[in-house]
Amino acid sequence: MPMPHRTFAQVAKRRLVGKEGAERVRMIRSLMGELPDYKNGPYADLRKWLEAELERTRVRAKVVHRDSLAVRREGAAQIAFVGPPNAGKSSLLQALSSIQIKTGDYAFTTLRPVPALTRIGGVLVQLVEIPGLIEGANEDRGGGRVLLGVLRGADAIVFCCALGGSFDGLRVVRAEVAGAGIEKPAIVAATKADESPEGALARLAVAEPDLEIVPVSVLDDGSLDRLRDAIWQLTGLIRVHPRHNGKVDAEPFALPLGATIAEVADEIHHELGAACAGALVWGKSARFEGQRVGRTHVVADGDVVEVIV
Ligand SMILES: Nc1nc2c(ncn2[C@@H]2O[C@H](COP(=O)(O)OP(=O)(O)OP(=O)(O)O)[C@@H](O)[C@H]2O)c(=O)[nH]1
Ligand SMILES: [Mg+2]
Repeated sequence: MPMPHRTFAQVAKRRLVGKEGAERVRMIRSLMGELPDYKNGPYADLRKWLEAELERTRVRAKVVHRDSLAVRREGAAQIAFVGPPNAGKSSLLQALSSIQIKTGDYAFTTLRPVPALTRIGGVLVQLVEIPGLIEGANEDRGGGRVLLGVLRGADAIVFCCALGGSFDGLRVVRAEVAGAGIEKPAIVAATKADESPEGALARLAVAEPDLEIVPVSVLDDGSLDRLRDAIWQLTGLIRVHPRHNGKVDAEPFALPLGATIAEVADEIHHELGAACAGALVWGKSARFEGQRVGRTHVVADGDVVEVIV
């Protein structure tokens, strides 16, 4: 005697609650196994419903899979590296951080967004290579929509373009990014500067007049430091070193530009934020070393701050 069809529907729904993916598929299959095999009537309707549920579960599983391209944010800011294939994005990420990432002398070496953490002036910043943005990305060519979605979540963009070849690839990528309505603080990293033909940098400056251009080579540490500095400027953050009892913390806090002493204190500890009466300040925002300032004093990048309660 089969279970009444109304009871079966209720039981089935209850058993599927909270199940996704393979587990849900298994449960749906087992429920289908319990259904009497009528061609018509309420049991046949239940079977159709379960079949549709199976299909929906599979589609959702694929979507979840695609979403897993998303990058979990870490650090004080997230900086996206985009550019035509073979521009040297992975090589830069590797040179700026300690990750091992596949690089290659061919297009599309990197197939999905790759995050890398780096320290800039003591603050952790997340760099993300966004590979394979090609013409038509906005129409989802090359899975472009998901990639543009990752880019949308970033705080700033480093457009990468090799000095050796034509700059058309960069133009295409910038057009796709603009076409997606993505506007972020950005610079151009002019890569492979060690192989740059005569006058290439000047030509790139003419081709991309609206962005700061930072020439860089993974073989030149000085150029990598200059790129780090430019990336830090892009974050719009400042570093503040807390000082207690005459000792300066090696690890700075990252704060938004324009942050006040009260906000610095709050960042160190909420209670300190409330109790703070002012601070002693060393650095660019101070008129002299160890200047006594109030809660509303605006700090500058690199300042040392000792909060006073
Ligand atoms: N001479 C020189 N070669 C470089 C430099 N940076 C990267 N390359 C070379 O350029 C090629 C491409 O580098 P990748 O870092 O894989 O480039 P990518 O932009 O990540 O490429 P895809 O992931 O395929 O889009 C590799 O052969 C690198 O060795 C550089 O500063 N100087
Ligand atoms: Mg790559």
